[in-house]
Amino acid sequence: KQGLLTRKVHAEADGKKTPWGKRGWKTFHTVLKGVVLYFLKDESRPEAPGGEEVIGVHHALAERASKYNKRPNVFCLQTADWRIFLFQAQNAEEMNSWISRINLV
Ligand code: I3P
Repeated sequence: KQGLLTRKVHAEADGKKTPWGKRGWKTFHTVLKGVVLYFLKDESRPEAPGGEEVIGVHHALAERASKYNKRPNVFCLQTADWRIFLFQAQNAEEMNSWISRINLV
């Protein structure tokens, strides 16, 4: 699966709150391949992931961020090492599709 996602890093590994200055939202062309989410700045090279980082989603949990009301269509991803990300999808259907695909990994 792939598409545009806007990402905010809410907590670092072990659940520590991400420091001020690193909590902003950034949009990436995002690809879920196997157990890995790739964040690409250049959509034209989806087979050569050159994003600034990847997130492993094995044993991760995705769910709608029902308490986050500042933006619509936001879901929360908690990784196995207790990092927490918020992702804004382009619409509700895309949000639900990402959630179910991530949770199937
Ligand atoms: C963050 C940025 C985020 C904001 C976050 C700020 O600043 O303004 O948009 O989250 O608030 O810390 P910076 O880019 O300097 O890291 P929201 O959009 O969710 O308000 P937060 O610290 O309350 O999460």
